[in-house]
Amino acid sequence: MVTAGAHDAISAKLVEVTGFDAVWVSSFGLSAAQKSMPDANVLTMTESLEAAKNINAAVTIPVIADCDNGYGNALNVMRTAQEFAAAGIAGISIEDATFPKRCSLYGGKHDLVSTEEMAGRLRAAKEATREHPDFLLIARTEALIAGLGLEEALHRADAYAAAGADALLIHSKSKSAEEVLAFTRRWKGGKPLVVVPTMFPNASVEQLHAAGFSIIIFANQALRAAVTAMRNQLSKLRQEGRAEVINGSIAPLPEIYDLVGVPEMQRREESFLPPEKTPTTSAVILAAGFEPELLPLTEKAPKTMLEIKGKTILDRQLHLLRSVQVPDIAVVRGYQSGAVNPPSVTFFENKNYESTGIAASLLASEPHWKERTLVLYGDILFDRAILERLLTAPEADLLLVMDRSWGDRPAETPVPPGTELVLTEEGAEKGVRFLSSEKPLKIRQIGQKIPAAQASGEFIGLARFSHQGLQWLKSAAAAAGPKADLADLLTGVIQAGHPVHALEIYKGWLEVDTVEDYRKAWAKL
Ligand code: SPV
Ligand code: MG
Repeated sequence: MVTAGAHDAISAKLVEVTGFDAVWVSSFGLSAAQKSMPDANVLTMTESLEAAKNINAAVTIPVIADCDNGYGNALNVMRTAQEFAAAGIAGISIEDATFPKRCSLYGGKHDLVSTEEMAGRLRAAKEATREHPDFLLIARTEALIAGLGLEEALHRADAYAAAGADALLIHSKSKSAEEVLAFTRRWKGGKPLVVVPTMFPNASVEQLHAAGFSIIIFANQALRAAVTAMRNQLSKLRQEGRAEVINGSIAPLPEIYDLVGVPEMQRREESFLPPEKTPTTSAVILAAGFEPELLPLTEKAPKTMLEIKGKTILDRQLHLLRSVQVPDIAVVRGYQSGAVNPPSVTFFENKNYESTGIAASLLASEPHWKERTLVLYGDILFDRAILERLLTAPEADLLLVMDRSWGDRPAETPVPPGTELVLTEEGAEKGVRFLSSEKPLKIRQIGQKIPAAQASGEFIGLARFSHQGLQWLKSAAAAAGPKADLADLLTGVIQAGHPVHALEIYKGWLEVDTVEDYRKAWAKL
């Protein structure tokens, strides 16, 4: 069995995917990676257990945890063994160092507990894990590390095997494998042997296996590889100040996604989450037309680019749409299209804006139509609440926002050109209701032919169309001719027997059709 040390869950995952048989949860690695501290019993048992659990959850191969000296005497060892076994860890290693220990590889003094005391730790560990007969207990002797010699190592290994250890780890920091190989030649204990070839790195797996080692632990190479890679790439990144310089030398993002199980997460989302209920919604802003009424303001740019208090009408619309989570926005350009260039927007062109109506602009945006499409005239300003109501209003294939404050106008006021009046099935109900209806009202007629005094309200230039609704509009467009405006198409749809609805509002919007409107907009915003 060949294992490699891990210091966290992702390094353990890499140990698994590169083909090792088991993960070694290294105390050296955990102390360094999780706390940036020396490997000297500074991590508590529970901290090590927590790390081992995270690692165990991330891999399917067995996990062997380095439990140092078991964090105390035999009684501490009991709890350690019991907790690790209960957590589903495949095995632990307990060494005969005193508590607190220091890493075997550091220079200086290495104190060991007596053989008898260590045997007691092992018997205690076995007793504590009686209910986990497959739990692997590795007894590690530091006799060679402490300079006590081969005979002492053999004597201790024999005693630990007799105390119930399932395997013996013979640790050495000799520069050559000879020290541990000499042990194997003398070992008659019958139990499997474990080795950590850190200080004698030229010893191969084949050689160590052939000499009688059953488990070979490459304990800290993953940590050291990570440190080298992180140091190199970070210093390059710091120097150059641009991520691109290291992009080719670091794991591509999809590799990380795969390692942490994003594909599995997506499968689970599909299996267990309710399907997305809110339909996908896009928005189309119709801003192709040229209106001479606003000259000279519109000499160089269309109306939608008029600035009101430092922000164009278009920017205000984009901001509002994004604030209600409709980021998928298209703008249909025509007149002075070069002047309409906001970022993160899809553009469509109505090059024949001079000879066509608004219907042609809408049709030009067809590739942008979604399950639901909001359609906005490029010259209107409105409250966010209106947009929110439109988005949450009950299903309707063609839903126009209608302002019923129209009915408040003195009867003799002339109807501004281009006003699209709406007559609902309920009629004008002038002055009857003060609260807008939540329920969309069915529209009987739309357009300038409605006598002003009979109109239920005015279409404000904001609508919500379903895919079906847009198909009806498209069919109506074929019959309506190139100059059709939206009211013409909607009239065609109504005549074809399909429903068109109005969502009532009361004020909260304004339109910029004239220089006078423009002045009012400044005053109101
Ligand atoms: C570890 O990986 O924590 C070990 C092996 O105990 S060594 O660091 O070589 O002592
Ligand atoms: Mg260790």
